[in-house]
Amino acid sequence: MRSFIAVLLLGSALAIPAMAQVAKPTANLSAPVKSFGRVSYDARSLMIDGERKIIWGGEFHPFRLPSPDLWRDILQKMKASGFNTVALYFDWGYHSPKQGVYDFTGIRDLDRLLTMAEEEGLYVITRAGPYVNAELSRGGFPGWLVNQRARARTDDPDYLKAVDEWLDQINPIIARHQINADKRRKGGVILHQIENELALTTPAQRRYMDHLYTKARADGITVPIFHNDQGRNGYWTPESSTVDKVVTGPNDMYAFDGYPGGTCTVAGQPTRDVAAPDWGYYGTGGAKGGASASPDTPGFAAEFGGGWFDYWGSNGGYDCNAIQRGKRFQRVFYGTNLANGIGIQSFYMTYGGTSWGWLPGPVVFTSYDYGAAISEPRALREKAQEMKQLGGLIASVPDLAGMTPAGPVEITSPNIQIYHNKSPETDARFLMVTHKPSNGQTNDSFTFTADLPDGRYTVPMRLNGFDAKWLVAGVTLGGQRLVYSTSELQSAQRQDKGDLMLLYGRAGEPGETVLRYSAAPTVTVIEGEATSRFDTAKGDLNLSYSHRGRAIVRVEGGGRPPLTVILGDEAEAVRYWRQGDMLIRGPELVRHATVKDGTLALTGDTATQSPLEIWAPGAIRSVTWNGGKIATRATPAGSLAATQPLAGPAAVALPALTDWRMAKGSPEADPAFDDSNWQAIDNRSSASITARPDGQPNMGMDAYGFHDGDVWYRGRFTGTPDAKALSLYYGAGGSGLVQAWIDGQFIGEAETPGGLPRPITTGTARFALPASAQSGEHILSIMVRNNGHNWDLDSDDFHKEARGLISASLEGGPSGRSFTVPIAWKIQGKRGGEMLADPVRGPANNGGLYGERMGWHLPGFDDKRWAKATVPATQAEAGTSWYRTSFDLAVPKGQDATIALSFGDAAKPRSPVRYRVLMFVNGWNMGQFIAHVGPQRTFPIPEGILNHRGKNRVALAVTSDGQPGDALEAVRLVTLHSVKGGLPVQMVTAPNAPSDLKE
Ligand code: IPT
Repeated sequence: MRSFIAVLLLGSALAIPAMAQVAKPTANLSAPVKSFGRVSYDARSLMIDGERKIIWGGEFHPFRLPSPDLWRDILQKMKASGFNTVALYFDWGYHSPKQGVYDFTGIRDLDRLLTMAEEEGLYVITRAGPYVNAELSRGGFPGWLVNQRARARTDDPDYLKAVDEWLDQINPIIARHQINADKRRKGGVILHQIENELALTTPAQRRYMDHLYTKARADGITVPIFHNDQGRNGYWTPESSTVDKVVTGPNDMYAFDGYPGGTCTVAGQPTRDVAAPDWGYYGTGGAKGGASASPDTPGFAAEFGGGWFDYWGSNGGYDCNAIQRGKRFQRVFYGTNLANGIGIQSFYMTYGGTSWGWLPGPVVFTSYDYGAAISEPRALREKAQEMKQLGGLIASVPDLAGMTPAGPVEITSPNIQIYHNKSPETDARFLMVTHKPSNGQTNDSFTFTADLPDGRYTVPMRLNGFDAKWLVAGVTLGGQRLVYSTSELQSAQRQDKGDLMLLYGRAGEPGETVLRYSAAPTVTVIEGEATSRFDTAKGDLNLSYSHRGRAIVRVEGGGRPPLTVILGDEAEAVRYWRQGDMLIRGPELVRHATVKDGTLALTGDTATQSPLEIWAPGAIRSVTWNGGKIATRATPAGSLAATQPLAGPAAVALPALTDWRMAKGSPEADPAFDDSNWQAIDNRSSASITARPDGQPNMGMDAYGFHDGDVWYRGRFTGTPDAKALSLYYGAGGSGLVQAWIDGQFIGEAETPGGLPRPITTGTARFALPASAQSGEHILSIMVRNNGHNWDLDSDDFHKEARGLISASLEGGPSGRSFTVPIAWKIQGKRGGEMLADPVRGPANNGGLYGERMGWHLPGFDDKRWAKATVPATQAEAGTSWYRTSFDLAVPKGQDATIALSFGDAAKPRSPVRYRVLMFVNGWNMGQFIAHVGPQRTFPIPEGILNHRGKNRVALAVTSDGQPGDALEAVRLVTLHSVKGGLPVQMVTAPNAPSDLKE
């Protein structure tokens, strides 16, 4: 001990004294409380039933997980990982294939989702568009809106009429699920967002915002309403705001989004070149950079980086994104936010999921994993464990809500800063210890000296590398008084008449926890090592220890109820799950802990054989795990330990994919193909922002009712001596494709580039024509793959950029100039166009490939007349070929797994060969693999789409240029996540056979 103090003294003698963060609060701390039913706020925090709350939220998109039973899995994982709130975007286009047509059933049943959130005790933030962005095609606008001339996101009456259709549907669903709808409700909607990142702030936008606000209120939404500002610009701050007005709106609260913290470099390595911004109490400047962009309302980050999306052609950035905005980043950045008074934070994404079918916007590929806390295959990443620790602190210390700056503390190292806040009500303290600047990565030993509620203390600390520590001091926890601790608190719970605390620190670092007593208590070290010292003058019990595995200390007497302190290193502490007044150690996940008639029923997952240890109130007489009885014994540590470990999952046996059958899928290229029922390209008007050359008809696919996926054109012309080449101008999104044939002969393909910084979404292609084109009658066949409509982030109608062909001309002649010959075009896209043939799978499932129009993608399609085929294939014809097979799965009952389809060499982001695949699993379009672009080659298929206990059918639409080797590589099933546990999942029912499709 003496040498430890000597080191500290030496440290302080050498170090230059530094100051803590000094606050420059411009928040209007005397702003009145505003109430909206059970929800209210002042400048310091949100309140539920008058109680201040930190809102600790995570973003989840139901449309990116088309298996409703698994929504609950995500919600339970979030709740167990310490989130108290889920933020939900809704995708207007997902529910509306055609103007006036809406669907809220099956995978679109938002009523069911919101009920689940309530049942799981989560608060909900609804973000219902109309525009959401979210890397969705059209930013969530429906396909049909692309045909509307009215400028979107303005008060144009046509646009408002369209918007009201959606709001008429969605607002009442949200209204029913508000926390205000029932005073006993434990979860439900607490905040509602009416527009997203509307950065154009003209009077037309203001009137639009007014309209959205009034409409939400008229539709029964009673909770506070906000807009999400694209960065902390001060756009759409509440009208009532007293100072720092930049652009005001009708909104009750101001919220913004932020994605600071650097990027993953090209090499896939996280960068730490940005410090956490002070976007609140500790900031400087005016409204734009200032301490509060909205002084009367509480700090609110409606989106804060919980990862980042990935691009076509990258080297695969999700693992890097998971680290970049992962463990440590969360502590440093989310902690800086919290210290700055941003008590409402939601992390985008917390579960990213899958942009299946034609959901993705041009900037992203199928996986929307996002490097989020919960991975696309639904596994908890390491960063989820850190979130559990931070969320556990927030749940254990209600005093953290509504804190204000408490003044500087003295620090012996210039490399360190400490944000020091206090609760005006209880004087409890939050000390956020981080580097100065916060992205510093030095290893530092230092002390800080502060006037804390229980006295002036000099506290020894360490901070090694990029990190932060969230300390609390002077806080009453149940029957105990925590003077301070250099360990972080993960949980404090009342159990019967005693208290239980879980504190943790970095492995090998010393820790010290000081508790206050009126007389010397009895201290028993039950497990591990810790020493104690009692200071009679102050009444301080000082526990000192090293964080290594775990130590358990029991403190009795001293004028307080008995206390059990669990002291762990991080690896130990992340094994604990806080469920109500219970603490459970061991399994991969504890979903629920409910007590009925003396039986504690636990549900959860194990990834391996796991111990189980429970701290629970004494009334528990028996324990079950996932319904099975567990024998336990009482331990000296006051816990119940299972006498046998919980079993882990059995291996999931996956069949090889064999018995393939194949059919050619581009009959449209054949001159003899019958296109008599196709629509003729005519001179119908266009709402597109894309100008087309004079004299060309409107060929854009949207005007003909085809908004997503592939579209075919057939054009007849009379040859001329100048017809040397065909020139096409087309719109195809990111990594889109055009393929062309003349008289059945393939003349080439072209692609739009994906990638950074933005994909190029339209292109021109020039294909040489054979000499035969110089006379006689000819037929052109063109296929365009639309990889998504643009976003409308800048409210410039960019989502109306044309898709499909924009113009076509022939080139040649003496000067090689291009010229227009009359070409009589016809167009065919998705079967039924806006009148969906398959409303269950919905607007994003299908485009207009021949096989899709015929229902070849459906499980019940009879392929027995197709030719047998071998996969990997060595040769493909130009155009699309369909491959089908079936396989049986027998995932053991009571096991949860995520099984994926994987193409080619899993170790490489790109194949050396060129081709692309649309993969249909049991009829569902679960994504697109582009072999030569990448990076994604493994595609998770959620259970419910995949039948884990029965037959499955896969149909692959493989599109190739027909060059040697440009053909389907090996296809296999792989397991990405496997646990014992999980939730029961029903298959999503959908049309089975072509005869089930609507005409
Ligand atoms: C912000 C959007 O609000 C959200 O919808 C999503 O697109 C997210 O970014 C990125 O994944 S846009 C902001 C970063 C300019």
